Amino acid sequence: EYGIVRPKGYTVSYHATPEMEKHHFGQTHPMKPWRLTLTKSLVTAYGMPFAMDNYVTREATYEELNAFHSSDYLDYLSTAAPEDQPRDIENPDKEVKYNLGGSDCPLFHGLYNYCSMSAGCSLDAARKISSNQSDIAIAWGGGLHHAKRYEASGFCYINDIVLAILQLLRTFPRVLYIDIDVHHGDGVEEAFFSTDRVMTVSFHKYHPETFFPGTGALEDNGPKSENNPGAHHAINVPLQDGITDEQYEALFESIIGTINERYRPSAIALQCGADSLAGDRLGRFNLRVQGHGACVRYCKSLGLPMIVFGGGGYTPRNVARAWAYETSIAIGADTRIPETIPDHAPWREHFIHDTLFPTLEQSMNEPRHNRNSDKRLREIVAHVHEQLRFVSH
Ligand code: ZL4
Ligand code: CA
Ligand code: ZN
Repeated sequence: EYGIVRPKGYTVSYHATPEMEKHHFGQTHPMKPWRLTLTKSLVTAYGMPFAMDNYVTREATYEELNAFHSSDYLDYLSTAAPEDQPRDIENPDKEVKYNLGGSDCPLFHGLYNYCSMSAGCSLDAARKISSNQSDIAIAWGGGLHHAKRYEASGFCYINDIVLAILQLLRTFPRVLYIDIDVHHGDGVEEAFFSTDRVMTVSFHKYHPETFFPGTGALEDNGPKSENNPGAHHAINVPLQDGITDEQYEALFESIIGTINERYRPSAIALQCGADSLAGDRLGRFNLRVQGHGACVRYCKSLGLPMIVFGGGGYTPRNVARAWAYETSIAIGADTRIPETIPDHAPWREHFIHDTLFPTLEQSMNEPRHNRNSDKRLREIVAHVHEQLRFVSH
């Protein structure tokens, strides 16, 4: 309908399951798995499935999850029921095991299935990349970067990204992990802290006292000992409220471009958390859908096999816009899809403004004050370039 055809010379796969989207963290919890349904409906309304290999994903097995997570944690995660939720009033002293059951990581009905579907989606994507059957694999149901080996954290229970990267490491010597979620990708950084086979780069809002998780300072670049292969292989780009598309794109291209030259990754794992968009319920940046998508376009231009994951994103209509636009970038149809959201899109009424690219004014009542000076951003780039002098492959 919009002339969307399969890209010539490469394959894009889309990994999802409608089952995942039916789960609820709770009435007022910011994480809404339903945003995946909204994304898929927009992707479909634009006719994009014709240009991709579409896979209905499965649940990851216990053994697959066990490749990163401890058995103790998985056993509790698979058996804990919503009734095990500590209740503040009735049970003030009840301990929260593995950080499960608090307000960030509630125990909800079907939790274990939800987690294993998210991991299954990312693992399927990784296998398509490893086996060279896809050049870009899309896993919007993954991207849960805070989960630890033995602990849930920040809405994340199973670290599907770590599992997918472990799969990539079976075939690729070096993987570059890039994280544009507004939060620090602490779980992935920690998992690959002591190896030079994965370089992690996170762009995030950094304000330790007030913004989760409080880690990811500019100076945190992995182990301090030069004898540890992981030294200099963690890159952190701490940012403040209100960063704009222009600043973010320049920063992103300078940093990722230099990393690509120095580190020479053989594959890319890109976490596309959409909470870095303007008007996000939890985020604080002024990025538009175009600026967020420019990061995906730049990574694609490097010509490496790539998995793109979802992640955060708490204003569902904007999450759907960004991930649909980024799907169109993956298949090379971004210049062909109309900016106006198709009339026949289901849930059309959710897109208050009928454009794929709302202005800052349409995204929020008042755009945030930009607290990132160009001088500070230049210092950040200089520091990162300095780190990369120690890296060569
Ligand atoms: C909520 O309204 O900063 C959870 C979480 C539940 C429903 C009603 C309960 C009200 C905002 C957040 C009490 C909520 C108190 N409900 C939450 C230190 C905190 C302790 C928990 O995008 N309170 C913790 C986690 C972050 C904290 C961000 C981002 C994930 C990702 C990848 C994770 N946790 C303070 C907050 C609400 C809630 C409203 C909330 N939680 C906002 N920020 C956090 O990087 C997917
Ligand atoms: Ca990030
Ligand atoms: Zn986030």
